[in-house]
Amino acid sequence: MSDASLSGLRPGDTPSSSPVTRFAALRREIASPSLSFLMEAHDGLSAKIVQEAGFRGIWASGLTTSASLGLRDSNEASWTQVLDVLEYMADATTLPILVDGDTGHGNFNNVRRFVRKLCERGIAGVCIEDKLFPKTNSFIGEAQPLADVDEFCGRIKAGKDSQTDDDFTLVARVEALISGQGMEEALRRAEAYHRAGADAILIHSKKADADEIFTFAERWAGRAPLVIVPTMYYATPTELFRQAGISTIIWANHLLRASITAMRETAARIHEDQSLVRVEGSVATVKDIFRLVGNAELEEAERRYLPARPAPGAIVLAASGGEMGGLTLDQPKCMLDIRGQSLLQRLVGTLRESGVRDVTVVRGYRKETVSLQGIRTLDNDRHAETGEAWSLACAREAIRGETIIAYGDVLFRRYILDSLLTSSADVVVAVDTLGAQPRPGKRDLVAADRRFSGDYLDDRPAHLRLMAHEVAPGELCGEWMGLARFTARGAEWLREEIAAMEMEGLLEGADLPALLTRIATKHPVRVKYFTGHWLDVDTLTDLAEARNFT
Ligand code: SPV
Ligand code: MG
Repeated sequence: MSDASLSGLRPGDTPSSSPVTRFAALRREIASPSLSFLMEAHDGLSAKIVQEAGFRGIWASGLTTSASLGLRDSNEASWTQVLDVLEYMADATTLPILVDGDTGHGNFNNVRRFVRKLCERGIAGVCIEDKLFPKTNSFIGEAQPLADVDEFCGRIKAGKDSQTDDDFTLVARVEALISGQGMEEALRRAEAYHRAGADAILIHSKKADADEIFTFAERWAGRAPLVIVPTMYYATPTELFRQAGISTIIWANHLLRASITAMRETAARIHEDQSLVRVEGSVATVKDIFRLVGNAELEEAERRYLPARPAPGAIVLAASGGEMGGLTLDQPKCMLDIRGQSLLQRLVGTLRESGVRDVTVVRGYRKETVSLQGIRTLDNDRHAETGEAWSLACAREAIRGETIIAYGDVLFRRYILDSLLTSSADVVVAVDTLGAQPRPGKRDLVAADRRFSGDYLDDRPAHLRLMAHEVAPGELCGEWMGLARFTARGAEWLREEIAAMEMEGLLEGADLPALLTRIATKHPVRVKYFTGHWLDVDTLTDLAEARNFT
């Protein structure tokens, strides 16, 4: 049975009239005197988009459902395959769905079974058309044969007798105008279908103007709700349909048509360019996909149902000032604004999305400006004369259990962090293969025992040999992104190495590459290769790029 849903409520509805089922919601839309709209969808995702746009009901189009499967609108998809698509759509939304039931997939007996199954899956209504199985789309050819009126009335009665929810809606579609049989035949058929028990009449037309729709509506005189599909007479102002007393307009195929245009353009561009650069800004983000399909809910459920594993912590090194002129006069780099959020806020946001909750930020330069809700701060008050290793040592107590270490001026796509978090290595550093081509500035360059093979599926591990600002060209494998992950064991090695460097008097002046290189001489430090999808902010150009980094 359907979910109870509030989706059919109008703003004026009283709470006592809720909750309504999807069946009742569709019935209300179609039976209400005001004009309603159903928007086409053909799968779970498009159904979600219909709901997101604010529509109150869905038209599960036969044309677009079959086309999205690569099939013709000629009953090539079996009715059970249609039912499966409908189930995805119903699961994806709370909206009521009116399904295009074509001819009912056979005679009265097929309609009975179809309607029972629709009710079981919470599909609020069906529209059946007075043609013969297998059907042909109304916009193909002329004078398609129509069903015998009495036989079609039998299909309608069988459908209504089989509904298992009183509010299920059966719409009878009159094809007489489409097949050139004239207005009188259309009215005769509509009247017969109404008497047979149809809840509404869909009067279809393929003319470019709506004259015959208006004539029909006038002569029909509101005997039952009228539904129309203005695909061909699209230029007619909607207000005229309202004035003509039309109950429901179906926008029948426009999401599929829009997606065909978008997919075609995108495919052509990628094919031509052999690159994604030109399309990246014009396609939905991967994040948007995650949002649409409800990944946030899954994460919450995982917290509720999966055995808790200690969440990783993170230490963000943000003690140095950065040399970006006036921009870093009063604040460190990590507080620079990147489209309404500080760099730090964005970095912490990415950490949180990957389940890293406990974030410690080591402040130094203009420390009073470094604040963010939910983070812990520790201070390196000697930031002017010490290096990164010293800053990290200030957060020594936070190097416990699984730990992420990140520079405070980097942004990276979440998958990079996720990939480190799922690594089996005790210490793993994210290395950009592009760093193998020298860029200006002070970079954390990497030499490893194996170069990136060019194949991301090649999971043979590479290990750090040396990380430094200078690496012999023949040895250079990439650039460290300023992001590393340590397991509890790796964190122990890190603490031990900090202590050893302190004993040797080397800690104050050391940077993280020196620290990591020392660990690598004693323990395996895995190198995980990536290509792009991150940036650090050292220059105004970097800052501009960061503002485009979503
Ligand atoms: C559909 O959307 O599949 C319809 C409407 O039946 S039409 O294509 O106009 O016939
Ligand atoms: Mg159809």
